[in-house]
This record gives sequence, structure tokens and C-alpha cells, in this order.
Amino acid sequence: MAGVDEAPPAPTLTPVAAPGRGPSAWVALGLITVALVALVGISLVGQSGGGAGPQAAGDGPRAMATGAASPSATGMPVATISPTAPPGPPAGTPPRRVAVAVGPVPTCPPGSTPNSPGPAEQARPLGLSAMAFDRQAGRLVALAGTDAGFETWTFDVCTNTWTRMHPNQEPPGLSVFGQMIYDVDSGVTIALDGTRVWAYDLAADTWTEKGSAPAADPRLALRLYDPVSGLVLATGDDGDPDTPGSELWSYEVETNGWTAIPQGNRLATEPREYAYDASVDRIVAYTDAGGRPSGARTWLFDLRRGTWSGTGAVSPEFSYGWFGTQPAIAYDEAAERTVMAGQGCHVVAYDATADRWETPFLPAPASIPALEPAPECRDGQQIVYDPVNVRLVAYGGTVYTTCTWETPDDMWALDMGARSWTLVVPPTPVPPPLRDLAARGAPASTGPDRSPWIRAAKVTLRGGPFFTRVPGVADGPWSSTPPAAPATVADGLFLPECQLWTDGTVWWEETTSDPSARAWIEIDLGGTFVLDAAVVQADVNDEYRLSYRDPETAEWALLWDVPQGEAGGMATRPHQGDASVRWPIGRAVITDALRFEATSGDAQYSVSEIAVFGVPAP
Ligand SMILES: [Ca+2]
Ligand SMILES: [Ca+2]
Repeated sequence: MAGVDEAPPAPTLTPVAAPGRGPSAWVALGLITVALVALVGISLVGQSGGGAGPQAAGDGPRAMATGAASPSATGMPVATISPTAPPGPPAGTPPRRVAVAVGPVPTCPPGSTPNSPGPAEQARPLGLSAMAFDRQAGRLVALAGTDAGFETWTFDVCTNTWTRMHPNQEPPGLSVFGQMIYDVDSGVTIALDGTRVWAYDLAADTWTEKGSAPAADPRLALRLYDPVSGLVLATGDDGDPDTPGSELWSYEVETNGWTAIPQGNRLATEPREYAYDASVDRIVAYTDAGGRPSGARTWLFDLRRGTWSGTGAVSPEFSYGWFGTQPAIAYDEAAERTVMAGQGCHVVAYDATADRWETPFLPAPASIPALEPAPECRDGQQIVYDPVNVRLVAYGGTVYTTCTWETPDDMWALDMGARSWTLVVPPTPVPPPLRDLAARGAPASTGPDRSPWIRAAKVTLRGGPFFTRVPGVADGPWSSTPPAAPATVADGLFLPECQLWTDGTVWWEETTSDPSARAWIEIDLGGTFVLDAAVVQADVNDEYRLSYRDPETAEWALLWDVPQGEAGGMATRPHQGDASVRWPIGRAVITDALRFEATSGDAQYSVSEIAVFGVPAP
């Protein structure tokens, strides 16, 4: 049993319903968000045939479709609780503030510098699935899913370094709800593989299979540790549609014993997130909007009395729509707040004693347009409280940068008191993309099995006109840089991915299929070559044809029908974002000249690089 003490009032943060932001700003943000959602949608479509999308970083069913994303995907606070809010117990008086000690607090060795980033070059878990904080060891425990199975890692918050552990065995899977919970009084980290419980002893570096869950409940999920009872709490679903997903269980790892927690009253809607709030000795449960306007709610569960109560708090809305994965949740013992983060650059904190949600950072018009990869903008990341450094640690997830989803591997700490982020592990350094084929050593660096880039002798723009607006193609004002020199389409230099289609490119508008009025580009290779590969960077939403001239017949023949790209603006084919990936021609093509033209698209075409590879013909 832990002690319960009165504690002094905590400092306050900004309430969710912050004054001073006028309606126009909210409208602007809504529009920005719609645009962001549209961008994200485009990106997801582009990924459909490729690797895992951002949802892969989420946690299964809760991250799946519940309908189209809406402006509520901003996670913006709502003004009032509407009549359509889910039914449930009425709001009671906010609980009295107590201070339950969650567990021992280890300290860093003298001379430690936890605010200095750890080594950038260090190995780290990729494909993070779950994290928990081992309070005895003072380290994070993480499970990361890889193609070869789950890996166990630990993170030293005093040196900011990851260590790959090599335990006797590792859980074969993780429940779709994916959380791990550190059991303080038993000194082990608990995981659920769907039907069986596993316990990790960090000091011994061993995983032990503890036994089966109480019922074949695919929605069973570990949620939190109760420091008063010393038990881990889980939620499940008994199939009763009147009480969806709100069965409560306690788990005693020492005896592998499961006990149903009696509930004197029940919620009619399924909470999405749970945390134990030690400042009031209550479970904080969050119900998302579920498609209802202003439908997000916050509930409290009194573990000692077995009763739910509603709250009067204006609750933030997180979207669980088709692109939104769940926000991360953790209780910050120092700030005495339950914190949720993720989706639309949004961090919110619940102060149970005051019954209100707060926004430590402006969720903002300032950050969304820039699409800055701020830690709070990540989707599907994990956050865990670090009692050693009295702050939250955030890792994992995905972020939308410039024009594509990326999986950042840097790690951040969030000090709720100072409202500041600290970088604790820098991103892994990566070489810049090979965007300049003409750079010294670039052709040679592509490997002995790959032919060198062919430096063209002359580029000629034919037909057209180029760099001229054609009436009826597109409305509205727009801008472009001065016309690019024709030679830039064969100078070995690729533009930044997704750059505006008229920025530094050779562009043209074309509405006719009449051969006598068409535009095309001819490239004189300055000799006769045997080609074996090509790379093209051109406007994303069009198809182009690259042809070659047969030196013997002077006829033009198809070399490559260049497909549409994946995302926004200038797009490299065959692989967006990586000009080192070549399209293999697959047959011996001998030629001395190339021809490039648009074959279909939106009548607005541009190209920034047409690169071919091969050797001089014998
Ligand atoms: Ca170029
Ligand atoms: Ca186009």
C-alpha cells in the first residue's frame, strides 16, 4: 500500500477553452486542417501499393476506419458539450486532491547529463510497439516489432542510450491494443500477446510466460498500474452491446490471477484511453467523439468504491478516423496531469482536481501550415512518464514531412512544467539523397555492376510553346520561376522532391493531341550508347513517354512509359524520393538520341531531369 498525502496546489497551465483566439482563426485552422487531411489522403492513396502506411504504427482496430476525417481531426477543443454527447453518469464534484506515491524514484548517478542528447549513431528500436518505465532499474523497456519477431530494448534515461537486450525468449506478439505496463511492487514489465501474459524481469533479462487471459477476449488490453492495490488493470469486452468494451479486470502477476472489478454503474460508451491519476486516486478515461459533434467525454472511475462519474470538462477531440491513430496517453506525476499527445500537432493535459483539459502548446495555425516535424505532431507515438527526470519521454510514430510520411527515430522528452521539449536522442544521420549525378564520384559511387550516367550533349525544346499559359487549362493566379534552361533536364541534378511543378523546371501546358501542335524535348546524347536504365523526375500527376532514336533507321521507338508519381509536385520515378533507384530497361537499346513528351495528365506538364545510364556502343 502506498501512502496518501495532502499536497500543495500545482501550477496551472492554459485551459483548453483558451480565450483570445477569435472565430476567424478557428475557421482558418479548420481550412488548413482540411488541406492537411487532403494531403494526407493523397499520400495514403499513393502508398496503397507500397509499404506499410502510417496506420502500421498504430494499434489495430482503434486506428481503423470510423469514417472520413473531419475538421475535428485537429483534436481541437470544443466549446460546449452538446446534447448528442454520449450518455453516462453526471458530473460530480471534482475529487479531492490527494497524492498517491506511485513507486520508488531512482536517481541518475552523479555527473549524469540527462539533458544532453545521447549519441546520434547509436542503434535503436525501429517499429516501436510499446514502452513502459521500470522504476526499479530507472530504465525504459521497449518492445519493437520487426519482420523477425519482437525485440526487447531498454533505454537509459541518464545517458540517453538504447541497449538491445538478449533475453531468453520474447513474446511472439503483442495484443492489438499494444500497451505494456510496469508492475511496481512485483518489479516486472507486463505484456499481453493477445491471449497470454508475459512478464519481463530487466535485471535478469528474462521473459516469463505467465499464463492465459481469463477469457477469449480479443479486446483485452492492459491499461495501467494501480499503486494502491499493487495490481495491473486491464479492460475487456464481454460482448454486451450495452456496455461496449468496458469490463474491468485486475491482474496479479505473482499468482497469475485475474479478478473482475465490480462496477456499481456502467458507461454506455467505450472509453478509448485510460490512465491512473495519482493526484486524485482515480482512473481517467477518455471517450472520443465517435463521429458525434462535440461528443468527446472524460470520465472518472473510483477504484475504491467501484463507481464511475462524469466530468464537466470540455474534452478535446481526437479523431480515430481513417488516417488518425490513437493519441498516446500517460500520467505525468510531476505535473499531476493526464497527458494525451498526437494527431494534428496536439498535446492536451487533464487536471482532475480542477476538472479541465489544458493545451500546453498552441495547437496551431503557427505549426500546421509549416508542417514542422515537431514532436507533438507525430501520429502513433508512445509517451511514458520518466520519474527519474520528472518528465515524459516520447518515441516512435510517424510524421508527415513536406510530402511524404516518414518514420522518425529521434526521441524527445516533454517537461510539462516548463512546457518544453528536449531532444534526448538525435535522428540517425543519413547521407543526403544522391541528387547530383554530375558530382565528382557520383557515377562511380553507384557500384561496379551499374553503368555510368550518360552526360548528354544538347537538349532542344521542340514544338510548344513552353513556359506559356494556355487559356482554359487552369484558372486563378499562380507563379513560376523564370524559365529553366533546356539543359537542366539533363544536367544530372534532381530537384527536391515535391518542389512546385513550375519551380526551376521546363514546363508547358498542352491541351491538344494534334501532333503538329505538341510539345516535346529532344536530347542529343553526343554519341551512340547501349542503354540499360533510366530515371526521370517530372510533375507527379501526369504520364510521360521516353522514346529513343534507332541510329540505323532514324525511327523513334518506345523506351519507357513513365507512370505517375506518388506525391505532390516534382516526383522521381521509379522511386519517389530516391533518385538512386533506376528503372531497368531490360533489353539492349542502342541509341544516340532521346525524346520526351507528355501522354496524359492534367494538361500541365513539367520535367526537371531525364537521366539514362549505359556504356558507349562498341
Ligand atoms: Ca535537372
Ligand atoms: Ca501535371
